[in-house]
Amino acid sequence: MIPTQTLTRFVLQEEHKHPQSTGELSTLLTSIGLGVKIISNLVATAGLKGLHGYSGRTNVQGEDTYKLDDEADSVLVDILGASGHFGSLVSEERDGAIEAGEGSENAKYVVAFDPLDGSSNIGSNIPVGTIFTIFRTKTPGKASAEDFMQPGTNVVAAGYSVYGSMTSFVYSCGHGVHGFTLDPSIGEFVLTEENIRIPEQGNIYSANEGYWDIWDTRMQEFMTSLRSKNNKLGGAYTSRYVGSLVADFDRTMRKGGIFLHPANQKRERGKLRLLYECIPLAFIMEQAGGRAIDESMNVLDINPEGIHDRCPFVVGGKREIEYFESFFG
Ligand code: P6P
Repeated sequence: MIPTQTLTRFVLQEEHKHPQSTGELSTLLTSIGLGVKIISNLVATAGLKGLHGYSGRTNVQGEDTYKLDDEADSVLVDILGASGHFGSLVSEERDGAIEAGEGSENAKYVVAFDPLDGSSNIGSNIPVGTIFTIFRTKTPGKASAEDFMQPGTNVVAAGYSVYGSMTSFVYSCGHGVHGFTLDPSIGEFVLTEENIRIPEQGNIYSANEGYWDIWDTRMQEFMTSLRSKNNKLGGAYTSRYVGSLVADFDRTMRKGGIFLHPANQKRERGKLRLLYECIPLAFIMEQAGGRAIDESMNVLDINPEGIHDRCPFVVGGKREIEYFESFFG
């Protein structure tokens, strides 16, 4: 069967059709798609190549990095570098922004990414993924970390991949959320869902309840209510928590419900990173008809102050987010 629509053809058809389009965004998106295909293969064969385990390096977050974190980071930096269409890159694995080489002084876009989210789960064959955000540069000329200091309302495109039972690629350029599945027989991402929408209300909550004792009491009250058959959502929710953001987010968007990684007494600004985890997933979720807040304001309205800022993250269907806000109002 000849695939009706591949990522490359879809992006060119959807994003390159605008009169002022130069093709740079399309090239960036398809370059990220190529990087994801390569990372997918790395993840699938890591166990055979001895790529599981720690790299011996700690990242700017002070966390031990895995060999695959570094491999995935290098793939994206090399491929985006070769695209010639980015002004600067921010990676979870790198302390500072990576400036583009010669000839990219007038690039229109900057890209932030988490090259391999959830990598601590790799050895247990739990889904992991890549998350990215694309902004326009704020001013013409050589881009820098300053070009990332923009609210998520300025996002041009964002997306994520999940390396699981299949490799999926989900992205949006502000015209709906579209899902692709990697067909290994042809090495192409094939369009499998157009305009993905989150159910208005679901029945799944997703949070690490190991933090219960150090959560805000309002968070404890909300979670207690979610587990009660007498709550205002029509009954008790069930719990699902993978511990891999892309997997928990993807399930929440497709099945409905709410994912929460809020602040706690040890992490007042939460654990997840604003620029390359919360902003791209908040953009996707709003495009899918849901919402994403940091407990009090829309994630997309937050102005980053640093490229590795963290952010409390509560994301899901409108009904669940409104109910959450009734505890934090
Ligand atoms: P916790 C993985 O390390 C990660 O960054 C996300 O993928 C995941 O959602 C979160 O941390 C899990 O955090 O605190 O539940 O271990």
